[in-house]
Amino acid sequence: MIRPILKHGDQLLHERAAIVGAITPEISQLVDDMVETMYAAPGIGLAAPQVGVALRLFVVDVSVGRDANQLIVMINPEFVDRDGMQLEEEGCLSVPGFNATVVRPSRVVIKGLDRAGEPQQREGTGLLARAFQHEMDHLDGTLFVDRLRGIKRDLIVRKIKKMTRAGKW
Ligand code: GNR
Ligand code: NI
Repeated sequence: MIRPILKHGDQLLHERAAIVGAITPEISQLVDDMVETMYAAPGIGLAAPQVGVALRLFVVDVSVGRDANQLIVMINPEFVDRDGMQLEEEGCLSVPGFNATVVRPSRVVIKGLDRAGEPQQREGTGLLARAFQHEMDHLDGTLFVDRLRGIKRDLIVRKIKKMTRAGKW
């Protein structure tokens, strides 16, 4: 089932998510729904808080479903390593219509559990590294706009507030 995606301003997106205690049938259903919602959007990643569930899990597929091998489900993820630097355009399904250049490490290693509850470790470079970090940020209540400096961030936030007032957000 496709779940609605929350947008910037919804309090749940701005809060730290909790550890997943056990992979219950509800969590398995959530994972299935997140994958379906990500592909339908379409997006290269989706974190549980974006569908209104304040838990530490995300899905990523930089092929957006073109290559089944590229789907990654990460439960209770943690950074193992981060290095380098990349400057690229970034967007977010919870901040539709906006994008901005965000500085990120160019390589990350993340460990966590897969959808079966087995430990896994994944390395990402380039876009995959960016997606991992973007989703990790969601689990801590951080959106890409929060990583922008002063005026650029203020401009986006002001436009969102204006659209919210107009009932267009
Ligand atoms: O679909 C998405 N594209 C994207 C592009 C550059 C950097 C990060 C992303 S993640 C985003 C989907 C999303 O909002 N995930 O939380
Ligand atoms: Ni996002």
